[in-house]
Amino acid sequence: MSVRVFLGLGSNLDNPLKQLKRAVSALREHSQIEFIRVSSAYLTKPMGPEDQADYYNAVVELSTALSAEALLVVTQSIEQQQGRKYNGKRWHERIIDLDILLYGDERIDSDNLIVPHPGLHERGFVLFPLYELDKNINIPGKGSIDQFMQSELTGEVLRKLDTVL
Ligand code: PH2
Ligand code: MG
Ligand code: MG
Repeated sequence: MSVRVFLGLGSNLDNPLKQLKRAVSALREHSQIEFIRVSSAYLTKPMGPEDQADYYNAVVELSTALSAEALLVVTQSIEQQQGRKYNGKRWHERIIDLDILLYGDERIDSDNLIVPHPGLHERGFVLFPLYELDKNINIPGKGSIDQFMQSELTGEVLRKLDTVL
């Protein structure tokens, strides 16, 4: 059984567009992932500490038979391959971040994974690219994406880019 999944991608270090492209390629090439499509890239204002560079964000839609936990291992290994380091600070700058936003219509709350992603419905940098891919998304436990597009959002979108990821 394959599940439709949306992943959020973000970077604000070391040539962010290149980092997003690398992550997209790794997902395209993965044998257990059927890559469906990728949104535009968006230039966004940092949510969290303001003494960091603007972010580049995008959302990928895929289909996979991997469990959510197994997919998390894949996303973490892509982060590692691209040299991500943790400095212990919350919302710190990063080379690449891959977050599981939605995993079918499942709600997951385990020690290392919460789905839907807890911040998803209040972050412009996630909602805009997600909405671009599918305007009818239902966020399990929250409701339709439409209602959140109207509300006050953090991580404001500055610009939608023409770059193809
Ligand atoms: N990710 C964060 C913290 N702040 N801000 C923007 N604009 N985009 C992000 O992807 C982002 C952020 C932690 O995951
Ligand atoms: Mg993350
Ligand atoms: Mg994140």
